[in-house]
Formats: sequence, structure tokens, C-alpha cells
Amino acid sequence: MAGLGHKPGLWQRIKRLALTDVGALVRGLKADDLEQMEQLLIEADFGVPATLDLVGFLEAEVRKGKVKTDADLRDAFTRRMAEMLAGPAEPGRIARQADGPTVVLVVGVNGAGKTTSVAKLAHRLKGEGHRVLLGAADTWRAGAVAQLETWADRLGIECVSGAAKGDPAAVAFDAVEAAIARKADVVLIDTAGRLHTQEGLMAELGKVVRVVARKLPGAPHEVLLVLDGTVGQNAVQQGKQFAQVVQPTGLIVTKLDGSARGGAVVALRRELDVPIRFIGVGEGVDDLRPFDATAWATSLVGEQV
Ligand SMILES: Nc1nc2c(ncn2[C@@H]2O[C@H](COP(=O)(O)OP(=O)(O)O)[C@@H](O)[C@H]2O)c(=O)[nH]1
Ligand SMILES: [Mg+2]
Repeated sequence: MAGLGHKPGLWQRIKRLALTDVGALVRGLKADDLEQMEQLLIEADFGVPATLDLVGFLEAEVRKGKVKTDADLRDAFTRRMAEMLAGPAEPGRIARQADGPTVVLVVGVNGAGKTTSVAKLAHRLKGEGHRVLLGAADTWRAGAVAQLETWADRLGIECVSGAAKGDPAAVAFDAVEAAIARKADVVLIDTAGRLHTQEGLMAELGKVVRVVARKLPGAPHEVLLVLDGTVGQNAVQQGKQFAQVVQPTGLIVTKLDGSARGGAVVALRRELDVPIRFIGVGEGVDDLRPFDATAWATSLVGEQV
């Protein structure tokens, strides 16, 4: 998978622990080995729960005699990680409604990459032949609406926006109404990532969800939570806060281009229990990929022996 800069790969670093010679594996992993492996995974942003899961699994596999060689250990590690990362069979497929538009709400803190992800997703859906509409409901931040409108112009997609500092829920309502009237297939709603207080933001998001549901029962059909993949445990904390207010149907983990911190993806999947649907691998409109758990695990571990 391009865009990942894990050098040396996790596997190289695990090998350096010198616990993977055949003799050591046959004798079983020592407490010291396990601690070092845990340390290494924590440093690679896996977070404590995923780290304990992975190391515990490997220890058990070695104890049961299922892992005897370097290659066995690497395979077990990759397999377990892929299992932990697993999500829907088609992560890139946005739920489509039989009648009426699909409403997709995009949430996350400022700077995570919401607006960019909305543009990338709009481009992708348009490319799949869907009629797409955008809603610029980040009315609080100067420039946020203009940023989305610029993307909309470039992509040749209509964008519904309200007055600066207007009510975001009103913009979301108007966007859904316009999507129904114009027979759009999908309406993507960009939202604010910061108010004066975190409570204020969450209350506002709750209102956006309620207002959208009032306009179109069953909506929003997707709530995609955008998290910056380079901020480690901060992203986990943000995710937990959002998950209390909106029920995310998926994560978009951004800025995974050129980052050596792919372990955050595993931490997020494990600690938020929301499937990863897309990853952002750059600032361009094509830099959004449906998430592939096996490819990610393989790439993170590194194939080099
Ligand atoms: N390198 C990289 N930059 C990104 C990615 N996604 C967003 N960005 C950049 O992150 C910054 C914040 O993005 P923006 O969409 O405005 O975030 P928002 O505040 O959540 O709407 C912008 O400079 C984007 O170009 C990504 O996947 N990779
Ligand atoms: Mg924005």
C-alpha cells in the first residue's frame, strides 16, 4: 500500500528484540521479551488495549506450540492485527436509500480533515455516478464555508450554505430539503469542529442530528467521524467524546501519508469499536481510499524478513 513510510517495518523492530530465534520461541517468550514487545507497540501508537491483545495472543500461540519460527510469529501477528481491524466487506460503500437521498454527516474536531474528506468523498461518489449535494454547516469558523464552496466549484457539485454565524442545524435542514427537491442521491454535510466549549459543540451536533431526522426520517444514514491519524491517543479521546453524542457508522482516518504512525489506526479500531471506512493519504481529491484491513496489517508489520 503506497503512502506508508514504516521504515524500518514493525517486524524489523520486533526482530531486533532478539526474541525470535527458534530456540527462544520453542522455550516460550520470557516476561522481558513480552515487556519489550509491548513497549515497542505502545511507541508505535497502538494504545494499551490493542497492545495487550496482540502480545497476549502471540504469547498464547507460542505457548501452544503453534508458533515455532520467525515466519510463524510474523504471520500470527499480521493475522491477529487484520482480525482486529476488520470491518464491513465493502467499507467504501456508502449506504444508499431506496427512495430519497442518503444523508451523510461528517463530524470531527477542527483540523482533522472534515472539509477535505467531504470533498474527496463527493468526488468519489460523483465518479460512481451518484448525484451529490454538499451542505456547508460549519458556519462558525471564518472561511470554512468558502473552503467547501471552492471545492464544490472545482468538482462541479452544488453546495447549500447559510449565512455566516448562522444556525448549523438550519443549514443541514436546508441541505436535506434541497437534496429531496433536486432528487440528489447523496447529501454530504460538513459540520463545525469547535465551539466555545466542547459541551457546546456536542449539543450542537446533537441538534443537527435531530433536525435532519425530523426532515427525513431515518437520516442521517451515515455519520462519518474524521480523526487525524497522526495524533495518537488524542484521536482516541476525541473519538470517545463524539461517540457519546452521535453514533458514528464509520471512521475516516486522515493524514496517513508519509506517517510512520500507522499503529493509531489499530488503536482507534480497537478502542472506539467503529469500523474504519476510509483513510486519507494526502490533500488531493483522489487521496481517499477505502480501508483494507489485511493490506494495512501486512503493510504495518512489513513483509521484509
Ligand atoms: N497530508 C494530508 N493532509 C490532509 C489530509 N486530510 C486533510 N488534510 C489537510 O489538513 C488540513 C485541515 O483539513 P480540513 O479539511 O480543513 O479540516 P477540518 O477543519 O476538519 O475541516 C488541510 O490543510 C488539509 O489539506 C490527508 O489525508 N493528508
Ligand atoms: Mg472544515
